[in-house]
Amino acid sequence: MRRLERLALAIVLLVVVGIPAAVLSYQALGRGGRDDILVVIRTAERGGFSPSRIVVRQGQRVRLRLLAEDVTHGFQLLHFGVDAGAIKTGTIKTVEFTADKTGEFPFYCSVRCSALHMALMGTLIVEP
Ligand SMILES: [Cu+2]
Repeated sequence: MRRLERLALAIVLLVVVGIPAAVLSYQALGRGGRDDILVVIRTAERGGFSPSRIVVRQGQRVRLRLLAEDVTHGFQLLHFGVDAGAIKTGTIKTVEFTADKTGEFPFYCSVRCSALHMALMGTLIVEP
């Protein structure tokens, strides 16, 4: 009886832990995996987004590490529901999304950071 219980427990653990772990590792391996991309944000006067063109593949899980280098900035990529809010000077915020559609999509700063705030933008390119 105790042996049976232990066997049942092992099966339950295998299902509860094993299946999510298998799914997660499959997702990480599949379709190019996940990319960590560091995006440095400066005012448009100081060069703007770096890189200002980000190229990924459709289906890719993308993680952007957003560093507001000089002043407080924001980051919006609204086609993918991404809005980092305010990123304080010298700090990093991380956002994640799945590039589930192809095309070119603008991203913007969402915090009034300088006289050229409106010019602070970049492009996400999702290739098939
Ligand atoms: Cu701005």
